[in-house]
Amino acid sequence: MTKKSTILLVYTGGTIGMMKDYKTNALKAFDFSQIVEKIPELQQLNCKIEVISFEEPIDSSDMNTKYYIKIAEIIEENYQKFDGFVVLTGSDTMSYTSSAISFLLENLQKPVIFTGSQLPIGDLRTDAKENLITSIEIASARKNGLPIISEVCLYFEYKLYRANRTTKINAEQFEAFASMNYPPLAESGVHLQFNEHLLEQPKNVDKELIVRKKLDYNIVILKLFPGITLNVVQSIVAIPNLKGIVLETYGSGNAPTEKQFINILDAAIKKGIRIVNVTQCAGGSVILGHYETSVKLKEIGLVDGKDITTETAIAKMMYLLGENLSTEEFKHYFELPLRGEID
Ligand code: ASN
Repeated sequence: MTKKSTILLVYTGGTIGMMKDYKTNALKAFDFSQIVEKIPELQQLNCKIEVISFEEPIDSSDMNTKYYIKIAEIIEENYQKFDGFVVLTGSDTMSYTSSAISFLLENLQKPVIFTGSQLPIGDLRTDAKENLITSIEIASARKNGLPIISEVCLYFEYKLYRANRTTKINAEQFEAFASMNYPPLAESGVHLQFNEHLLEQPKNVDKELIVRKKLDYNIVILKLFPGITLNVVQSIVAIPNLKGIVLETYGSGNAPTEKQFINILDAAIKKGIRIVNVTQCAGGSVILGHYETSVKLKEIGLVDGKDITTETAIAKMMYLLGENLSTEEFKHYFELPLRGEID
């Protein structure tokens, strides 16, 4: 008989573990530590499940870098004891959180699967059970004695994605996430089908897990729109202690060519603010210099975000700023795929 996998469920909050407060009619978090008893189906899985729950579960709108580190530390402390990890968070900011965790965990050799649901687990039509059960199955899946997955993923509505490729696209449908620039790593139908050629291969197998805990969150997202004033752009770059800007440009990385606009960005970069160019399109990539409208951005030294999502650009920026890199090093590492987040 094969040895039972051991899986750690980390419950942080979100709709999956919420119940209706019948006085206010609003959804609020409940004690999740009893989950294994409450869902008898979990006992049919060939694995041993333990639960660690946030003392005060949160709606994912309250997620922040302090909680990112808490999740990473829970995984670090339990890394040797468990074969895989399933992290339950609210779906609203799950792409941000799971992306950040993918950078915090270096040399990861085990599966870390984020999931949640659109309806609470106690609801009759809930999507929570399928999401949870399949995530646990994925976290315990092995081939030739090794975990099939050794990266941070997000599972939702029959699809497993690389976490740092995802975006929440729907607040209503069960299919709440999309990964526009990278295909699903697995699909759950009659069989659980892994697309093995798309998986991150474990690197540095002889090295131990390193957990990066220094994140710099003095950053901002600046989304361009036709008519944005110089005053707005100037005010953003003048924010005290600002270290980085994720600049959401048009199409393949294009922005106004107005001289004063470029001068404001140029001065900010010279002051040491790191500016990353990401596209505000859901899919596709920045190609700096492809159009005349991005030539100047390239010249003044914007970092090329390539096909990164905004959520992941934020996570990667927090992580790399925390590493105290020079301007050149920051640009170099940002433009390099570190966890399969860009092509
Ligand atoms: N508001 C919830 C959260 O993100 C939404 C959900 O989990 N579906 O915590």
